[in-house]
This record gives sequence, C-alpha cells and structure tokens, in this order.
Amino acid sequence: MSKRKKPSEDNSNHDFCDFLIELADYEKNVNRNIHKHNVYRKAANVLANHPTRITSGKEAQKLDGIGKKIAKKIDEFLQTGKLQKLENIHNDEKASVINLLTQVSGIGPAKARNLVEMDIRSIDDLRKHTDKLTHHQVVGLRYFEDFQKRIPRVEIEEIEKIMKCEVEKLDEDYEITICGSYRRGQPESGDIDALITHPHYTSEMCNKQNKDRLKTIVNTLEKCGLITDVLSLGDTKFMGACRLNEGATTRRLDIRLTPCDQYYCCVLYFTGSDIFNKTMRAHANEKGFTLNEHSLRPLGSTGVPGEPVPISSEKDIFDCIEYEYREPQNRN
Ligand code: 8DG
Ligand code: CA
Ligand code: CA
Repeated sequence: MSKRKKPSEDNSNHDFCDFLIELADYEKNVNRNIHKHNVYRKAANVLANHPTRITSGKEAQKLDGIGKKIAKKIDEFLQTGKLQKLENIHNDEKASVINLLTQVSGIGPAKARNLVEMDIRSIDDLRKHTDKLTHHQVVGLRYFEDFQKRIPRVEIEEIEKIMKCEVEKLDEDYEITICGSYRRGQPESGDIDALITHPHYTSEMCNKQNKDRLKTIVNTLEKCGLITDVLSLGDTKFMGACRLNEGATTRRLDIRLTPCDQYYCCVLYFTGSDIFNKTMRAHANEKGFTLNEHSLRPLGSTGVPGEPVPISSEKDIFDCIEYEYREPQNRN
C-alpha cells in the first residue's frame, strides 16, 4: 500500500483520524505490531465515517471499534490539543528515522530497522550507501520526493489514455481498468493501479501461451516513454515507475494482468478501499462464501471452498452474497 494517505479534511473528526493513523503507522513500522496497527486503522475509519463531531471519549466509545484506551486518547487530545504518546514518538530519533525510511518504496520495517542499526539517519545518509539496497529500493530512493507527491486525477486520466492507446495497438481486445483510489473517484491518488485482461486469457489456459503477455505490454509502454523504470516484473504483476513526459513528476505504477474469468473479482479487490474489502470479505464469509482477488467460492459444510461462482460483473458479486451494491465512489 502507498505509504502516504490523503489527509481527510472533509470529515468532522479529521484531527482524531490523523493522530490515529500516525499511531497506526508507528505500530506497523517501528513496533511491527500489525494487530495494534489494525486497531488504530479501524478506529480512524470509524471516526472518518461518523457524520458529526465527537465531543468526548465517552461518546466515541459507543462506536464499534473504539475501546477504552482510544477513548482516553480522544479525551487527552480534546483537553490538551496534543497526545503525549505522539510527542514522545516525535522526540524519539530512532523511531522517527525508521518511520522515514519506510517511506522509501521497497523498504519495509525490518530493513529500516536494519539500516538504522548501521547508523543511517536520513535520506541523504541512505543516498551515500546505495550498495546496501536492492534494485527496487535504489529506484524508490531515486524518486523518493516524486513518489511522495499525490497524483492529480487529470494526470491519471492522461496516463490512462496513453496506456489504452498503446496497448490497443498491440491488440484491440485488451481491456484496461485503472482501479484504486482513482476508480473510487478521489481527486488525488498515491499511485496508479492498472488492471488488464484479454478475452483469450482465461484461468484454465495453459500459462505457456500467456507467459509473455505482460512483458510485451511493459515493453511497449517503455518504448513509448511512459514507463521509465521496472521495480519488479513477473508473468502477472508489474511494479514500476512512469511519467507523462520528460520533466513531469515520476509516478508509481502497478499493473496486473488477470484472466478474464477472474476480472471482476480482481477489479473489486484493487478498487478497494482495503477497509471496504475487509468488510465485504467478512460479509461473504457470513453468507458462506470465500472472496478474494481471484474468485468467489461457496464454502462447504466442512469449510472447504467449492468451484468459483461464474461472475460477469462487479454487481454479480454483491448480489451473490446479498450485499447491497455500492458504487466505487461509495467504497472509500
Ligand atoms: P492510494 O494509492 O491513493 O494511496 O490508495 P489506494 O489506491 O486505495 O491504495 P493502494 O495501496 O494503491 O491499493 C489498491 C487497492 O488494493 C486497495 O484500494 C485495496 C487493495 N488492497 C487490499 N489490501 C491490500 C494490501 O494489503 N496491499 C495493497 N497494496 N493493496 C491492498 O485490499
Ligand atoms: Ca493506488
Ligand atoms: Ca498500488
């Protein structure tokens, strides 16, 4: 997931959300405590979707996903305008540096800690020690400033046009959907998530025939100058960088090639948001199904998934698990 989320000015509890997200990042990057990370993320999400301003911890605690400890933090924040725990984190140099280094694409919490132990204290320090980095991390570091910048919607529209035009030249039957926050209608995105399918590419087909599909697509996009760097490239997944033209900001681009029979499950998954996905998957489980980016399958009485349900639209997935349909812009 991209490391920097849009500040949520348009919700009445955005200041609480901001400190909860900061605490969530701290738990993930510094303490490597995914459980606490998820607890803070969930609380932030609940508050972001709450229509009115919360005026006390007690009031917050009535909401699903907010416990005593978070309620106490809300009270402290309301009374003092800050959070001592966050102040301490800001004053802890090691924690701050670990947090900073994990903002480099390809550097995870373990690698960041490792680098700090090798006495690396800043992005500039890191630039002097690229020998300690993988290819992905070197490219992530090269574009560190660019990758931090959010991408305006109009720019993604332009990139989408070029991609579609170039890929259509290869084969006009290719279908491309830009998913992620862009498909959810956000005015800005952290990166670009493109999904590609082709009617002749199905999950039953022998993979040999399709082995070079994605490589050919990436090659074409490199030749036309859109893709500038490859971070990783497999048969179905590309991670890299692109830019509109020379002099434009370099952007993170993910491309996934997916069999046409799995397309809608994949579109649903990569549209997100991740919290919406979690909720929908939990609902699918309650209805006796298992849902992932490939398929929707019924769970037998023993809990073993059966054959995938045939799906020909995103709405099919909602209908099948009796979940009220939500347009992408309502999945934030
Ligand atoms: P952004 O790039 O504007 O920051 O937001 P995004 O488009 O919603 O997030 P993303 O990190 O690019 O991920 C795209 C979608 O992938 C996301 O909306 C939902 C799905 N997804 C999950 N879980 C995860 C996960 O753990 N990692 C990643 N990379 N994607 C995930 O549901
Ligand atoms: Ca994205
Ligand atoms: Ca992405």
